[in-house]
Amino acid sequence: MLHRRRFLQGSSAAIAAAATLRLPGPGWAAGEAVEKRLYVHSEVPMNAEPALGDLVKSWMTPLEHFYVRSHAPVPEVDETEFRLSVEGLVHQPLTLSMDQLRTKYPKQSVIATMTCAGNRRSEHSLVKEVKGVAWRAGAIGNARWTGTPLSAVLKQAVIKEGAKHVWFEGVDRVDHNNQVIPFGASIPLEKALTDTEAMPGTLLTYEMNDRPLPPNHGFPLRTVVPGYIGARSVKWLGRIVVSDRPSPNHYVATAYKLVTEGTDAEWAAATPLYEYPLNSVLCVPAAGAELKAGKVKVQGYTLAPGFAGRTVARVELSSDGGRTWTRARFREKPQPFCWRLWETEIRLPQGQHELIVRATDSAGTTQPQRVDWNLKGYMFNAWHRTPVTVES
Ligand SMILES: Nc1nc2c(c(=O)[nH]1)N[C@H]1C(S)=C(S)[C@@H](COP(=O)(O)O)O[C@H]1N2
Ligand SMILES: [Mo]
Repeated sequence: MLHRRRFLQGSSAAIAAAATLRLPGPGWAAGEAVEKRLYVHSEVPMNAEPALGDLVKSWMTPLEHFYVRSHAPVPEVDETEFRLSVEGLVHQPLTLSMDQLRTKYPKQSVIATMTCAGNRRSEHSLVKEVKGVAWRAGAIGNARWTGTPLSAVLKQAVIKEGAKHVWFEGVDRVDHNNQVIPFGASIPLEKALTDTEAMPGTLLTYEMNDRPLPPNHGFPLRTVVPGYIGARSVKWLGRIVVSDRPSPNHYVATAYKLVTEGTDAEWAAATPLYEYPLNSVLCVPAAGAELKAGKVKVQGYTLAPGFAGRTVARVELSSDGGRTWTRARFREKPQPFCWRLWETEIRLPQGQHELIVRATDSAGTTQPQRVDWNLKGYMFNAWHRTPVTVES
């Protein structure tokens, strides 16, 4: 407990000293820039997340507070020369310019939450050390994504019999084990082709929050796969391959799996992660906050697991170690594959407290008190705990 408290206090201090990043980009007016106010884990490649208090200011996350997770420097792409290739098990391979993507296919928008499988990894490290970016709970954001439905492009390419997976490959260059590889992902063909109200489909996205996709978020084109971990939403997308198997890319074949030892056999046997898990996080007050006794306003976010039709049924708070719980109110109605913000007030007497939050989804599943440790620290969704001090 003491260890946890010290750790969390340290992290809130660091967020207060957050750096300001600039995001000029092609497609933006000359001199225009968006300032990103994030806590920076690393500048190149950029890995940065917002302070939790900023994150719950609005249901739609502005670019300013949208986390960035990259494995390599932002590739420089000339939009006019850029081409997306569609190949593999298709009768009609395609090479598409941004202009063709914008004008020859339907333009569609979806609001969806993006979250990193490594969100909350730093809490995993409290159990046992985990390597990787030490994400707090800010590797999540909700945005409006606009682009070309993947299903429309695949339809034009005419899928061949035996196709089961769709691979995505970025044009970025990641240093991995003394090799340079692109970041890659793949999704089951069924997910790639579904597109209904309850299950918005995968988008080849060129706009984020009604502005051209900024360089850090994948300019000029990225996939957005509602319901799946962020790693399946490939930025700087250059190639789509239709195949009978999942992508052999490192980020599908090895990373983004739940293992404990990391032996070759274990990696090979584990299945790739796709849907993100049920989660909830308390964002206000900040960890380590010093509060006045009496009514305290509490706010946070919750996310239903990324399966079609699943919603969050309730969010509950405890200030007595989980013996008694009170329900929080949702700030808006549920929407498929979108987070929900919640709030409540609780009365706290003078002293040291630990606020605990947990969510239960529409299938009756509640977040676990503890989660099993895994080597890469993915999918952390144990009860979220926030230590605070109440003065007289
Ligand atoms: N090409 C490429 N795509 C990528 C990545 C990357 O490093 N390279 N990171 C992935 C991961 S792990 C996440 S969580 C999301 C983050 O998207 P964002 O930076 O727009 O928030 O992008 C994904 N797509
Ligand atoms: Mo991620």
